[in-house]
Amino acid sequence: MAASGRNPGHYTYYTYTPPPRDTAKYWRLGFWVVAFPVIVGFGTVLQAGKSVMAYTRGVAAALGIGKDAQELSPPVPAYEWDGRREPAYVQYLFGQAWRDVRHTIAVALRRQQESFKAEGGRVLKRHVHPPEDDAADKRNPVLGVAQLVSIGLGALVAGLLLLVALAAQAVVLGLFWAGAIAFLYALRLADSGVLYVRRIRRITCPNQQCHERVPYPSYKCPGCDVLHHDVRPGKYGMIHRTCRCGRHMPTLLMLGSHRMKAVCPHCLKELEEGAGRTRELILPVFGSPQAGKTQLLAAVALATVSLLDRARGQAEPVDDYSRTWMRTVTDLRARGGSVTKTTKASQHAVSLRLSRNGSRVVLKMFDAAGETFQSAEGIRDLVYLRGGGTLLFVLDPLSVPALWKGLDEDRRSRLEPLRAVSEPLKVLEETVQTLHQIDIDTHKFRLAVAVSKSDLVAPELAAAHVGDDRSIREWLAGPLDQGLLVRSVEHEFGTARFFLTTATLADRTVHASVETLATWVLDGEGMRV
Ligand SMILES: Nc1nc2c(ncn2[C@@H]2O[C@H](COP(=O)(O)OP(=O)(O)OP(=O)(O)O)[C@@H](O)[C@H]2O)c(=O)[nH]1
Ligand SMILES: [Mg+2]
Ligand SMILES: [Zn+2]
Ligand SMILES: [Zn+2]
Repeated sequence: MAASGRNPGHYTYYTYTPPPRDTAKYWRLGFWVVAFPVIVGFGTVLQAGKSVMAYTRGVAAALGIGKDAQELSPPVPAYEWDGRREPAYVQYLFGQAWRDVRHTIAVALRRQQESFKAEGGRVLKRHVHPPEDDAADKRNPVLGVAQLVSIGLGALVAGLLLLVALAAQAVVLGLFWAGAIAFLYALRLADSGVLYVRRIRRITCPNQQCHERVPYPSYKCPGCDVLHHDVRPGKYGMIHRTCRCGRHMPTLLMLGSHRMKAVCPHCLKELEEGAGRTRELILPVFGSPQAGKTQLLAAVALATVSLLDRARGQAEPVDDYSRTWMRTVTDLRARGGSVTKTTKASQHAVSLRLSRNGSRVVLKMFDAAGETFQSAEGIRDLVYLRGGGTLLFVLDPLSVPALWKGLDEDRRSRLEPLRAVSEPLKVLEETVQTLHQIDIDTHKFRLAVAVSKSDLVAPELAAAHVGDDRSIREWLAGPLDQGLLVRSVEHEFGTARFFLTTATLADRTVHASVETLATWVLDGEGMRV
């Protein structure tokens, strides 16, 4: 209430007018109090929706869908088997699926973050600090704060939703994965079951310097010839795998893997055609040099072919080596020749696939030079002996001193070049002892003792009435003074049988004695002819 200073005594009165009451302000306050949570509520839902959408677009992009796809390409397979990785694509569930999940999350989160920043920036610009020269200032701090709160809450809600979604994704994937593992083992079990029922145990590598017994072949890709170490169901595929060249390969014998080129995982050389599909009959031979081993094996092979022929079965060589060998032997017979001395080098097996009445077996014959059996080291190197089977001991009667001494001068000089070098007992002892040393139970072998060259000692055999197993044992233990040998055979081997054999290749048919031996050998693996 101020008086005018210019005119004292004269008072001018002003009436007091209180400032007008700003009721609108309270209305506004009231409005915001009610509107704020509503805006925040709607905003949160909206932002959460946007967040989820941004995430979904991220997922799509990560999976290669949409115009800005960021698909993760599968890792390139190893160039070749490196002792750990196969040259094949890893099956989706065993690698790519998990990488995809991680990649999807990363891309989607990035998208969500970007959208979060963009939204926040937009609100700040509009309501909190607009650019200086903004003509239309639509600033509304309350609205701005409400929107920022909704963005924050929206992200939180979206985050929770996504956590649930992720957990669900992981569970589904995990279930698939567990299912795949179960399927994998079921497949392997079924395959092993089939092999077990067919009594297929191991594959004896026929290649020189190897002869290792392997449980399953490695295979070469039919497309690019690259080696796959283990094609069985696993991380590279359940029923087939994809080679780095793109070619599909079956994973199991029962799915047709035997049609691919089988390779020995040990020496990486080729195995016989259809390896691992048929039971094996391993027939290793031993005896002193010149005893008649190679010639007897040739005769056994020819006898086997004719026995199966007569029984309406089949006998066929299963690899190039065996095919060539059979041709040579057949030629020898046609020309009436005899085999050459076996070299000391490790020999390739001769394999014949025999089939008759639905029963099948691969006969694998392993020859070695007689010198091999004169030392423990030589015998130890014959890896195929570790597998059991039927052993063929070739005993040259001419090398038995008692018999040799009884021959007249004339026969001795005639037979001298054909006579085996060392005494049979020595070879038998050396072989049995070495097998024991390397912890091989000789009882798991069947033993066939072939008293070879029976045509050359026919007079002696006739005089002593020698023919069957029992009479051969008696003849050897009695007049031939080989009691130790006979007893050793009976003591060391579960099943043993003695045969007289004439393995001359001059005749058009194999001698009946060799057919008797072959029949007994084949019977050991259930191949009745
Ligand atoms: N008459 C006759 N000669 C045989 C018989 N078996 C083998 N021979 C001969 O005996 C000699 C030796 O035969 P091989 O089969 O080469 O003897 P091996 O035991 O393989 O000898 P190495 O390879 O040195 O270990 C050859 O001249 C054969 O022709 C047979 O049953 N009758
Ligand atoms: Mg030989
Ligand atoms: Zn390939
Ligand atoms: Zn091998």
